[in-house]
Amino acid sequence: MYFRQRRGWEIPERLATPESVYLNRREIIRVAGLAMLGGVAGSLLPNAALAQSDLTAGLYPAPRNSKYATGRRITPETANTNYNKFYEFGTQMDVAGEAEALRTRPWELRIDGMVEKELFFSIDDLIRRMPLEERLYRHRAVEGWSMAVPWTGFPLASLVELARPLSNARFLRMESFLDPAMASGQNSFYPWPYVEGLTIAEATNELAFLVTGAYGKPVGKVMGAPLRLHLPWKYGFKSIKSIVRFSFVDEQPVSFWQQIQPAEYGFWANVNPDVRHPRWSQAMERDITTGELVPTQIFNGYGEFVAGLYGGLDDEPLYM
Ligand SMILES: Nc1nc2c(c(=O)[nH]1)N[C@H]1C(S)=C(S)[C@@H](COP(=O)(O)O)O[C@H]1N2
Ligand SMILES: [Mo]
Repeated sequence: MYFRQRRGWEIPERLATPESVYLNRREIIRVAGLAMLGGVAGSLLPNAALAQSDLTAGLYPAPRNSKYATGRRITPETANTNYNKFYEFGTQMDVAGEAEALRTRPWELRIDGMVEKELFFSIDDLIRRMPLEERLYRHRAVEGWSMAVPWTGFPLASLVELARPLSNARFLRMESFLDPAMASGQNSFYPWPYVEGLTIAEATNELAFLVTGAYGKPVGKVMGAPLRLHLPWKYGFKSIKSIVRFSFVDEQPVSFWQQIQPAEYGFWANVNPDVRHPRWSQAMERDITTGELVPTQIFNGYGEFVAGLYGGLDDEPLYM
């Protein structure tokens, strides 16, 4: 299922939006941003910028990067899509039906804050620029469940490189869409939009992965289409879904969950089986498919890649 090579010529040009919509000022700015991205054929820019449908579906499946093995059975797609967290569409675990209301095209992205120049571009322009690969990652939620997922995407480090942050930027703040008319859950009292943050060192760690696909095709809506993060060494809530904005800042961003429950969901939030959540043990995790209980590993088993990021932070609540 995963061995097919990416075929660049398969990009379905027939899906391109006709050039019938004239460019307004906002779009001109966005296209100027795209020119800065470089490497994308100029004639494609207006089409992609205004696309109503996914122009990148032909890029999947992408070649697998075999460096990242899970040692776990891959969670079947149907099990995954029946067990998710996506509060924009409700607080229950089966939100796939509700999440179908998510419109993923057109999807505009913005990079701002402490950068050389703000950038505006469409999701398809970003995906076309990045070499996609598949990675198998373990995914461990603070609530004690886990799965193993074949994600497709590109390293967050590549986006940071594109963004050209200023040298005094210390954190990356990420924000999900805000559209209460589309997302029923955004009419609740939660502090929308969903926000997460990382240090620049975390964001540029090779494991930090921006997900555009899963199971060999564009990522499903309930999994956070069209662009979500996956940080396999941290609890699931750090892996923000349906991102629209990346901001480089010098102060630690306050995340969605920190605003709601600061004592339970710290900024660092690294997986550590020895530190209890205030309300339950973190020693074990339950595979969502088999129900099997397995011991949780420090940094979810990714310590060789990330342990070095947390030296000298002994006084921080690293493992909440
Ligand atoms: N925008 C947004 N991102 C989000 C969430 C959310 O409610 N909204 N939930 C988080 C939580 S708590 C978890 S455990 C993971 C779940 O990802 P999954 O549904 O792909 O397993 O998404 C995280 N990212
Ligand atoms: Mo979670």
